[in-house]
Amino acid sequence: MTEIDVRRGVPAGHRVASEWRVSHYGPVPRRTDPGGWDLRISGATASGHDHLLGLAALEALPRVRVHADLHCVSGHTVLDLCWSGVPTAALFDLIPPREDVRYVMAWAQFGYSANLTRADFAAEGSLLATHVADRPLEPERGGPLRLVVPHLYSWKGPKWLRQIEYLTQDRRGFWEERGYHNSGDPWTGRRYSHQEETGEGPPL
Ligand SMILES: Nc1nc2c(c(=O)[nH]1)N[C@H]1C(S)=C(S)[C@@H](COP(=O)(O)O)O[C@H]1N2
Ligand SMILES: [Mo]
Repeated sequence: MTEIDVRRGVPAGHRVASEWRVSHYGPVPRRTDPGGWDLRISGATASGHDHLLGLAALEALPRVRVHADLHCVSGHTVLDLCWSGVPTAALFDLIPPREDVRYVMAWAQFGYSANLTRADFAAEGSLLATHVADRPLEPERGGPLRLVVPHLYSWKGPKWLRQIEYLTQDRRGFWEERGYHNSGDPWTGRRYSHQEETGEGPPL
């Protein structure tokens, strides 16, 4: 399996968490029947239609193990997590976006969402994670599937991922609509939408 290390340390103003607490908004979906679960790839696909991937189809894709830190916008960083799963670039290979796709919306069960640029989504280190520390993700960690984009704030990685929507124009996701910076970059020190420059996000 490909192994990559994208750890970059602690962003300015962050404290290192002594333990990895569970945090998210809303309820944890019940453990899913693997047969009834799928990931929908929708929007501006090259084929012009939606694709559904079951867990077995996902398991057949190339895999990667990613060593990364997790940065929460509330100011804590969890060091040294080891995720494994499918590199997002492999999803693009399997189900290509149209050439004019510039963004994706990652949707979770229950409507949580996060928008990403195409480049951030497909960056080295970004993955559709099924495991952490070589164990299947527990439901409260986002199992069976969680998007992880380690170079951005962790809100950009929905737990309980169910849909990837290919977009030609940017739209704000759940937190991006509620006052958080559209880019979600922990390395700039900018957290809020009022700190966006013109053009960094769609109008609020
Ligand atoms: N579906 C969903 N995914 C989510 C969230 C959420 O509220 N709903 N919160 C995000 C935020 S803000 C953080 S910091 C991480 C927390 O993940 P952890 O509980 O594994 O530390 O999950 C992210 N993914
Ligand atoms: Mo967070």
